[in-house]
Amino acid sequence: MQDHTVTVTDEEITFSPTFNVAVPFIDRHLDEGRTDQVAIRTNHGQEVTYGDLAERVNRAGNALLGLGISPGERVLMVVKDDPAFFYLFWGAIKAGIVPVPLNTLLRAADYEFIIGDSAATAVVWSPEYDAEVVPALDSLSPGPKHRIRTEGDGTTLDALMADAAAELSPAPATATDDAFWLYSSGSTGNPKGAIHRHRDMVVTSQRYGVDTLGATADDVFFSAAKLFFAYGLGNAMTFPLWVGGTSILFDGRPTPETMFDMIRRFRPTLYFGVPTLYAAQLASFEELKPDLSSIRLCVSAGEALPPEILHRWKERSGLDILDGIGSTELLHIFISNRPDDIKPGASGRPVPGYRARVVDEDGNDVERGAAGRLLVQGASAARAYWNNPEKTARTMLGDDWVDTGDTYLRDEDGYFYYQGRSDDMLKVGGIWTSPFEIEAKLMEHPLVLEAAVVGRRDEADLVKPAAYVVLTDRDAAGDELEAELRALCKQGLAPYKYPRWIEFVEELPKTATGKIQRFRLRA
Ligand code: 3UK
Repeated sequence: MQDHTVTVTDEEITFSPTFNVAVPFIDRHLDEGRTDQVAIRTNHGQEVTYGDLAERVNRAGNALLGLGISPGERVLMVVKDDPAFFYLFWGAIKAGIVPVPLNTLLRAADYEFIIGDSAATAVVWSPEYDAEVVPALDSLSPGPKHRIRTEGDGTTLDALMADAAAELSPAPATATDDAFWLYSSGSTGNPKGAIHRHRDMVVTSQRYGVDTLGATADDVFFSAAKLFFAYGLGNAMTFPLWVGGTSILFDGRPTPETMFDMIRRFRPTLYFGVPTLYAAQLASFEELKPDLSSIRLCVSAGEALPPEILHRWKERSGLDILDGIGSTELLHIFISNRPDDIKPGASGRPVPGYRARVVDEDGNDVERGAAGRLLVQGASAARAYWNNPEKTARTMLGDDWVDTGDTYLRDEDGYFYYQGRSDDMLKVGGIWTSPFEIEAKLMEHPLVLEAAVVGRRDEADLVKPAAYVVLTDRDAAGDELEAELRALCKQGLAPYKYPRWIEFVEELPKTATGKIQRFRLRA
């Protein structure tokens, strides 16, 4: 087998013994005649061809090597959605250096922790994030050896690349060598660095991007989720580069206005969002009258997609939303609906190449229809968490099996239904109850935009569901609506599940990636 190549069959993906993943994702396109084709377009009107991309990746890799950074060392990236993200990420991998993209919305204390935890040799950041990154760097002594802005003041990636050679041979890696890390922040505790290998992006791009979404070189990918998030990294970088398509990058804040505007200007064929954003886009649909005619399919992940959002979106836009569950540890989506098989309220069935089990506390498979912990196996699973043997042992179970920490139910037909994070589940009257099921019921009411349910203790010190509700029309709040919502839940759910308290709020607490922080509502 030729070096740096992949063979794909329905059963398995095999890699040449020498395999650096930058070659099939970046250099391959030059041999396949895509040199002058556009790989990236930005909201600032910038266009990068596959030829430009390959050259700039080489320059970025050489820039890092030129600083004396050695293979295996970490380069932290606090970089906005911009072509420079691609150059740095792939340049590092091609040079055998480990890029670690970080959430750009973190605070100085978080960066300080991660810089220390990763023992990074260099930090590269977009000047937009000076206010949080510079104090983090200053508070560490000795701190990382190299501080580099992508552009602007001081040492910059731009300037280093301009002085670097345009040719670079790929570091001689194998498919199971470490390639990059992603930090996962659970709802509690410090973030953990999930170590991903050269093979992992091939597996997600082929099994989800191609086999599930049907992505081809004709697709134009636009992701509201940013590149630093494993979801966005796949949507807007690895999938388009795997098939030779085009990625649209937006370096601002995703809002209904900015997303609809980008879609109108750049006419993507695939659009990737999170449930909260779809809900917000629906709330302003009438007012903004978006043109979505270029899109063939919308995708949702990050949180379960309430069926009501799916129905309302289809009604307004005529488009389907494909819900699927992914994680930082598995790198991308591993259980998904399929374009020709969408079950509202379900996450779908395992993506080709992945296996899933639902187990009880002792690790035994539960019966069909019963809830349990979701375990997943796939060849894109992270090898380990950096510097954290206890969490690794609890999560990475061996043979590429991962404990997702989610509670799921599998029905008779093999479809998987999300019940909540295992630590968000509430016991009501001794019975495990999914907050998500109650939230979905509340959202059936036309005035409900979003809902979050947590457990709260009543006068008798028993845990009962409490609901926080965001309305489409805030003036509708009141006793009357509260009674209607309670009636809706009593009618449609097991009797003990109706929310005993309903609070109308302006918004729900969410993470940077759009997940409701139920632990904050509990506090
Ligand atoms: C939850 C979902 C129900 C679930 C991600 C797509 O979200 C991603 O990764 P994270 O590491 O979080 C993982 C956790 O998020 N979740 C994600 N998607 C769904 N729950 N339905 C869904 N559709 O608790 C999971 O364990 O931030 C999503 C692709 C790559 C990703 N990393």
